[in-house]
Amino acid sequence: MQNSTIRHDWTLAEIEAIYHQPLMHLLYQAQTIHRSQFNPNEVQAASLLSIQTGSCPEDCSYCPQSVHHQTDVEPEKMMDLDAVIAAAKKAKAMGATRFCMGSAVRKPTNRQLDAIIPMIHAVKALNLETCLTTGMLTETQAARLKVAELDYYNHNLDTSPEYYPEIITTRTYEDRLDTLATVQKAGLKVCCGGILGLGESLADRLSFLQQLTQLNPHPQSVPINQLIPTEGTPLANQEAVDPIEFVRVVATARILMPGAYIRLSGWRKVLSSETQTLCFFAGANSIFIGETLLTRKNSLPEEDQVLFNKLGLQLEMSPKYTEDVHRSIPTPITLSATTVS
Ligand code: DTB
Ligand code: SF4
Repeated sequence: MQNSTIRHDWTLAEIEAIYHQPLMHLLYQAQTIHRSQFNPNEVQAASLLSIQTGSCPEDCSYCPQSVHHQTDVEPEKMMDLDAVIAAAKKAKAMGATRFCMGSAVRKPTNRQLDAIIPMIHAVKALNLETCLTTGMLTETQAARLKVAELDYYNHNLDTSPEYYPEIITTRTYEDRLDTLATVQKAGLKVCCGGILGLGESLADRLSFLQQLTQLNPHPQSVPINQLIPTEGTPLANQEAVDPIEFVRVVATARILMPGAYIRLSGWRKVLSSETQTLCFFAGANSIFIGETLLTRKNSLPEEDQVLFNKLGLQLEMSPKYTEDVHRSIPTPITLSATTVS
């Protein structure tokens, strides 16, 4: 097998060709690349905590925390440090190695960051990786987070640039890319993914994946969410994503971004055990564990345990430190229907 390198110049035609292969070819390719970079029997576990909930001025159509939608979410002010530490200890006891804190704002004030930074210190002191999501950042704020030794900043692109204005009107795709650039420039690792099931087309999904590959370095962490249709939001009645389409997106993401942790994120609980299994084979290697995500329910820990036992999968004990330099990436042999007898 030849070796290839990490690429940031994938064309849509190339991405389409990868996505549309017969599924067995696609899975084989994705798994081949996956095992060149990671232990295929290990899955990273992250845990989420909403440290400040609701009343967000942004109008993201999928989000229960937007002030523009009437949902069951009760706004809550910033959590106390002690409560955050207690949640992080619980997550660690369950096997999480990364603790992700979310605060529902368009952009944080410096006072909000003053409250968040001790949380980062405290979570790191438990020997957990830290991730924060709190909207747009200035360069100074990103630099402060770097000094605080935050590991990851989460900022999702959600969907394609073409479809984005259908989903959010209070900010632009450019705003997102600008914050991602600010975060990367500050030297923080990036967690950046999106949501399937917003009503987007296949072309949008592929264009979204292309956008992720254009980030340089690639995001080290890529959450792939399925929409959680929530009453009171404009997307309350969206249908679930076809499971095989979901698996194809995961496999394509793995092929395009060999070194990234790809996380089955929001609404994993609606994926059957079999679909999750295919996703793991396709290169997904991270999940959220614990009963709640930010405001919605997650898969039950005991169900996750049963599935992991059946599959012989284990939670990853310590993170692989991803850089934009990898072990050599095999270029999978091109399989055509006629070469396989
Ligand atoms: C991401 O891509 N998924 C997470 C995290 N980034 C912040 C959130 C998933 C669930 C959100 C729905 C909720 O629980 O309110
Ligand atoms: Fe929800 Fe975040 Fe959008 Fe605010 S910015 S509405 S918290 S997804």
